[in-house]
Amino acid sequence: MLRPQDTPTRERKPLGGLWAFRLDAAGDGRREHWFAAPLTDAREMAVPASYNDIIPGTESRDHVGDAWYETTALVPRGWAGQRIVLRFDSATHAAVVWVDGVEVMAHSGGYTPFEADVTELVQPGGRVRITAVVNNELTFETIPPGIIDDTPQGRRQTYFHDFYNFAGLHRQVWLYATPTTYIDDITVVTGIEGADGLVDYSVVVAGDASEVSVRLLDAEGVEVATGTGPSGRLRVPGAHLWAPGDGYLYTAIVELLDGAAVIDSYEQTVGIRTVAVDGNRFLINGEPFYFTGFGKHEDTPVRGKGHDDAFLVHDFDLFDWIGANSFRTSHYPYAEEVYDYADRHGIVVIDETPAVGLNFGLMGGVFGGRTLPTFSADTLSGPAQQAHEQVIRELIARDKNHPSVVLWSIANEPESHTDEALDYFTPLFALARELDPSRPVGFVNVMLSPYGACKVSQLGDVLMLNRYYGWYVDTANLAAAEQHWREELDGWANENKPIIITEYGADTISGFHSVNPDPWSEEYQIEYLDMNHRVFDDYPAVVGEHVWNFADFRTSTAIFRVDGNKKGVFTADRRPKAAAHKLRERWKGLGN
Ligand code: GCB
Repeated sequence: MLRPQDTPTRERKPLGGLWAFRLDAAGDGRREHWFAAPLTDAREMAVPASYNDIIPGTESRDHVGDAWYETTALVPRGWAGQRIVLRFDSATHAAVVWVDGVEVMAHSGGYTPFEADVTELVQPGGRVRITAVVNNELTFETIPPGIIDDTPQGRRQTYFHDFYNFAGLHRQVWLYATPTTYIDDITVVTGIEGADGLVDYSVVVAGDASEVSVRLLDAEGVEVATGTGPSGRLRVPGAHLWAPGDGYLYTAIVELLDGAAVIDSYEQTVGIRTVAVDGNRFLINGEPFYFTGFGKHEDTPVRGKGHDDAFLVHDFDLFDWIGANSFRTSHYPYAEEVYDYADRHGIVVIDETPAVGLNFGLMGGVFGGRTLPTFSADTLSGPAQQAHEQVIRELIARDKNHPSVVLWSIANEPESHTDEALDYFTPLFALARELDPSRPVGFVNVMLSPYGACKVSQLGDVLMLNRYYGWYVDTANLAAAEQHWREELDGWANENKPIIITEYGADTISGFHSVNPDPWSEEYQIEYLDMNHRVFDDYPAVVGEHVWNFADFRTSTAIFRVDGNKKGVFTADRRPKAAAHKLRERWKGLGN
C-alpha cells in the first residue's frame, strides 16, 4: 500500500491535532450510534498519541474496550473530480471508521495502515465529520493475544507481552487525493551485477491502463535510467549502493501517461543493495555485516506509542553517538516515518510483526495457577493463525520497498519446542517467503526453547536468540552465566546459520551504584554486557548484538518491574546510563 504523497498529481492533508474523544468502557456507543451525530460529552485528545497516560487516573490508563475519536476536516475545493481517500496510518488495535455517519472501513491489527475511498461521501469545498471507534481488546483471536476477564471491578485485560498495552491513534491520519486512474502499488527489488545496479520494478495501475513510465534519478536529480511498461528492469552503471552507514537513495519517478499528459505520478525511493545469508554469514552487498544496536520500543513519556519526530531524530542521533548501526522493531511494525529515516541514514532494520506473547509457558500463574497450552483448539488456533497471516501480509506489503529492512522477524519468543508450534509456524514461514523471496526470514527464539529443544529454528534463515544468562538465570553469578551461555552457543554455532543475539540485558536503575556488581546497579549492567561481549567475540557465527533495550519503557504492573522495564541503556528520557559509554567504546572500536 503506497503512502500518501504530494506530487504534481497528488495532494495530502494531515488531520492530526486535537480530536474530540470519549472513553466507552460499557460499549454504549456502537448500540447508541454515537457515529450518527457529533460526539457528546467529549473531551480533547492529541492525535497522534496513546490516550492512556495523557489523562491522569486509572480510568484512562487501564481502560478496556472502545474509545471514540472524532474530528472534522475541510475537503479542499481543488480536489473536485479527484479520487479522495481517508487513511489511518494505524489504530491500536482495531477500529471502525465513519464519514458523516456512514461506515467506510473496519480494520484489526494495531500497527499497519488502512484506508477507504470516500469520494462519493465528501464534497470538495465542504466539511466532513470523521468518527473512529478504536478498540484495545486482546483475545485468543488477535495478534498479539490476550485474555479479558469480567471481574466485580470491571473488565480486566491480561496479556503475555512485556510492554504496556498503549492504545489509540498512534500515527497520522490523512485525507488525500489522487487522479481517478492512479498508481495503486509499486514494488522494487534491487540487485548488483559487477559495477551495475539493477532495479526490477512492477507497477499496479487502477483504472483504464495507460502507459507507465519510470525515470530513475540519482541523489543529485540526474536521470540515470528509464523504463516503460508496468514492469521491467533498470540498469544503473556504476551504481552508488545503499549500504549500512551510507543511506544513498535514488528516486524512481513513476508516471502514468496518456500521450504527453501525465495522469498520475508517484516518487518511490530506491536503495540499491542486496541481502543474503551464506553459511553463517549475513551479507549486505556481498560483505559480511555485524549488527550493533538495540531492540527498541515505540515508547516516550506521556504520549506512549504516539509517533514523535523529535524523538525519532534524537534516538537516531544517539545511535550515531553510541555507534549502533541497526535495530529491531521489537515487537511490532513501527511508524513508516521511522523506516524512511532509516533508509536515508543507512540504519539497518530487522522488521518484526506484532506476534509477541504467543508463549503461555512463560506466564506462570496468570491463568489462576493453571498452565494452558499455547497452541490448542481452546487457545491459539485457526483464528490466531489467520490474524498472524494477516499481520505478515500487511507488514510485507507496507515495508517491502525499504532498503533498510534486511530481515523479517515473524514472531518474538513464541513457544517453539512443541510439535504444535512447528505446525503453527510452518505455513507462516512459507507465506513470508512467498510474499518476499528477496529477504531472509526468521523468528526470535526464547530461552525456554534452548538449543536441542527448539523445533521451529530449522525453518529460519538466521537464528535470532534472546538470552538472559546472568539476569533471569545465574543472577549475580556471571562466571556461571558465562559458562552456561558458552555451552548453549556451542550447539547453535554448529547449525551453519548466522546468529544474531536479538536480546541480552539487565535491569538497571539509573543512579543506583554499588561497589560490588549487584543486580540493578549501573556497575552490574556493565559487567553483564562485558561478559556477553567476551562470549560473542569467541563465536564467528555470532553476527550481531542487540542490547535489550535502547531505553527504559513502560510495562504492565508486576512485582519484577519497578516503574516499567529498566533494561534501557538510556533512561526513558534518553539520559545515558554508565553502560552507554562502555558500549560506545566497544561499538566505535568494532568498525564494520
Ligand atoms: C524478553 C522479551 C522482551 C522483554 C524482555 C525482558 O525476552 O522479548 O519483550 O521485555 O525479555 O526484559 O524480560
